[in-house]
Amino acid sequence: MISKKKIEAFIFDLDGVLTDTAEYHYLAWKRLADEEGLPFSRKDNEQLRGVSRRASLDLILKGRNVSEKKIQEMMDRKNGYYRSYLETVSEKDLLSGAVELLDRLKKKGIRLALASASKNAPTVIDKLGIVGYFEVIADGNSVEKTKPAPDLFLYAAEQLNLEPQVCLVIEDAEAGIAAAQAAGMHTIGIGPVERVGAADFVYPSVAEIKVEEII
Ligand code: B16
Ligand code: MG
Repeated sequence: MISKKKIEAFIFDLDGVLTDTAEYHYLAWKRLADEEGLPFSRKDNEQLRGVSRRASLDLILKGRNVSEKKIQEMMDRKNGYYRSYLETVSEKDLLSGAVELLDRLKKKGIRLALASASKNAPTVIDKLGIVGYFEVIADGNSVEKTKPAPDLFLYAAEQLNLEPQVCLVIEDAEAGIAAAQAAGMHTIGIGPVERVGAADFVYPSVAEIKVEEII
């Protein structure tokens, strides 16, 4: 049951909500997959939304028998490619309406946290110029168990010193909505209902979120 307590904090996912680094993740995985002779398409890439680096590689490997050493090497190689694509990221890569939403929430006294599965999240938000908005930054290094486990969102709430029931998560991934609900938080899903329809509120994009409708 959804709690009637006032929402005190918004917890933002990064990729797919504030920016779209999914294309860079795709290009980096594609380069690795081509080098390794592994089939990998844009459609396959959709399954990796919000999923950790390790879980993404497992999905690409589809049960192939690969040593732990080789897995680590492949993850490092993909991350090197991804980071080279990140070099050109700047404020121009913020999704439409993202900064306006952060500003509006700040003015309303809502506390803000970031909770991204990405170990590169601090670099990305620095390049986007939005570090100053967040009181708490939870990333792929903050917890062991990644989305759809609730751990990352619970960690963010704990750092804010707030109960989960007064937190609202904005996510673009099915695994992210599941994680936030498992944490006992309110949810906004960004994207098609087929993907994020389980959320309390669904909007096609961040620019269309109506804050007054929610808090
Ligand atoms: P990294 P999010 C996620 O970011 C991406 O959506 C997902 O595609 C990526 O595999 C994951 O971060 C890990 O990223 O390799 O940089 O640690 O949506 O949780 O902000
Ligand atoms: Mg995401």
